[in-house]
Amino acid sequence: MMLTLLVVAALAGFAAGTGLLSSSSARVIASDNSATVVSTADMAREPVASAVEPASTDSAVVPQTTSGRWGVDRVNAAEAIQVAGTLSTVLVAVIDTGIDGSHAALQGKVIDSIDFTGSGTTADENGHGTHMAGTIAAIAPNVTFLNVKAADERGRCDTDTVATAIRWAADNGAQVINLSLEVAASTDLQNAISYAWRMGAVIVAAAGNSGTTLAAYPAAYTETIAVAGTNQDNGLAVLSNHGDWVDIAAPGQKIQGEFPGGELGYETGTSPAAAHVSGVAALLCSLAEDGSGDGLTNDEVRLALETSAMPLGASGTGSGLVDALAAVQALAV
Ligand SMILES: [Ca+2]
Repeated sequence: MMLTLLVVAALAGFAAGTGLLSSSSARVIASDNSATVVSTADMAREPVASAVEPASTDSAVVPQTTSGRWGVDRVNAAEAIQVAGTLSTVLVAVIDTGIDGSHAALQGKVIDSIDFTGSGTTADENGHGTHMAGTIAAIAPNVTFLNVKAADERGRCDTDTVATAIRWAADNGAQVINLSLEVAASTDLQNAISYAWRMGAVIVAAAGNSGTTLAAYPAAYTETIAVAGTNQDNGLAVLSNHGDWVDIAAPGQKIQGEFPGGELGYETGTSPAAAHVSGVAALLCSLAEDGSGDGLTNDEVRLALETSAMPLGASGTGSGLVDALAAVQALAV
């Protein structure tokens, strides 16, 4: 089945279909420190979003942080790295629209690429996947990437392709698998998630942007860490799904990250929220030791993530806001 891009369109009160779980709401030119917003670029690139998202959302105030990335600051990434010391390389699979590995922030980090969409290219023709990789790398400088293209230029993806991509990622040594997407559930997809977990991967997925408590997949499978999105006030991000099936939360509103062509821009949704958790997971993977005796460390990483998170007032956000520093400290105990 072919599913369509799911966009955040809070002001319009409308969400459309499933697929990738964020919307580009504004872009800035990387070399421009004054952060000139050019909203028309995304309007052209993501027609579904442009149809329902008023241009006024593009002019939302961007929080002032030293890096421009309020989410990276919020999860205490820099403090975690300082405490962690030397970090070994961790391989992260980004199952998405592709990754532009030529972006200055990602150069040398994409070590293998594959296209499962039939597009004939592993290039990121949408921008979503590059943005996810950018956030992960901004949190975890120790990452390398598997560019696993499973969604097309419009962000559409289907269950069978995603299941195939998950198995490929696991077989190719992914220690973290980022799934900033939602597709229809299937036994095959569930089996692929279970397989990746048994292979030792930490599996992180967006909780979905329907603004409901209905379970989204693959996020809601047992072995997957389901991530809700938060805003700058630590409340629920616009249209973030939530519920007792959600495991953790992370910044997911007005998130700055990389886009193809050397650009930076913003995404909102549970997609960038998942990317934050994948970044923190990648830090932990370089530090974790197998305390449970199963020969793997994905169980220790997940436990540290979820037990160290900061509980939130917003209901249905699982253990709460991911905290890289607290998680690193939890691993060390
Ligand atoms: Ca273990």
